[in-house]
Amino acid sequence: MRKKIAAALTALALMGTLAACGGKNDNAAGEDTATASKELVIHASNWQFDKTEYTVPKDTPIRYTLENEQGAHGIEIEKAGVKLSNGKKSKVATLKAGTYTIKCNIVCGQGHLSMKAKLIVE
Ligand SMILES: [Cu+2]
Repeated sequence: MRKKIAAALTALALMGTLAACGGKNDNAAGEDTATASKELVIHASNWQFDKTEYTVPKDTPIRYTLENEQGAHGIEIEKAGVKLSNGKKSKVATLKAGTYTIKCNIVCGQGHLSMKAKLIVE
């Protein structure tokens, strides 16, 4: 009996942890379920993103998705409210025109600080 209660408490604590990591629209896989008209998949490896520059249309809901090809990396798009790490896989955001900085937000090793790319919204 005691074991069951302990297991139930552990499960509850785990669910709480998972919920705290994701956004309100996230499914179990950490994907934002909000509707987007386009998707930008950013591939990360040690220690770079697959492109140095990404371009997306302005004022358009875009799904930003992180694919870790190698190592464990995250993404933060500065001033855009997009943070992907710790089980959060995608986020839908609508951005105004401008140039944003994409950077890794997990301390991932020797090349961490050079994991940066540009996001051009136009
Ligand atoms: Cu990093």
